[in-house]
Amino acid sequence: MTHGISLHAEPAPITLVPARTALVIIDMQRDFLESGGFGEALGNDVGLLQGAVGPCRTALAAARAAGLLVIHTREGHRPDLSDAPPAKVARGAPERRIGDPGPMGRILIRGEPGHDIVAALAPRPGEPVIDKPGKGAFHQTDLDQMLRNAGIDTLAVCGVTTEVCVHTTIREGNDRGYRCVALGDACASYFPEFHRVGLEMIKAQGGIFGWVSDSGAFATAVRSTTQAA
Ligand code: C5J
Repeated sequence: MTHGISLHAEPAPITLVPARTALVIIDMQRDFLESGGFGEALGNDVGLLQGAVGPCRTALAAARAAGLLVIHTREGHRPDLSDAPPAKVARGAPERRIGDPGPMGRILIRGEPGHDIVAALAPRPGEPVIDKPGKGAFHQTDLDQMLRNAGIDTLAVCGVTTEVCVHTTIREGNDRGYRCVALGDACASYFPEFHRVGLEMIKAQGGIFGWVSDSGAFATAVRSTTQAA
């Protein structure tokens, strides 16, 4: 039997069925969170993303304990850049673009140290890692197939950055029929104002493309399922 649990969220609480809910952690990679990677190459203060690590850990620990499907994503490209649109590669300072060498290896390239997920959120064996060339986790990946095969209808989404890859993934998921809940404190942006407004946008108009909750509420809700069992 599948039990629904109420998750405190805005604009209204949402009922989650654990067996149909996945936690999707977006791009918590060294390239975005640490010095010398892609985020810094674009002129950003990477320290601004650190605040999302603890809340992501809270959500991750609760999801693992409750047996939810946990999916990690990484943005990055093949070493030969064959999957990197020239219009994307051409952005940023000319000497530090995608594929150029940096202190954490080639910037935003699969297999390089900078492409790894930060140690605090390292995937466990068996947890799918989706390598995505774009901002959205559904674009040119097998994520949709994986979710459908697992019977998932609801995504709790966290990671970085709020207004870019988290937003794009939630919009893509919403259009594919998934109920998407952003865990606001477990997301972060290089632009605090974009983070704030990005969350507002999701839940405006009665939840135009999703819900907004937080890591603590998510952990409490999914833990209640393990306590009830
Ligand atoms: C960006 C991302 N901001 N993961 N990627 O380029 O949000």
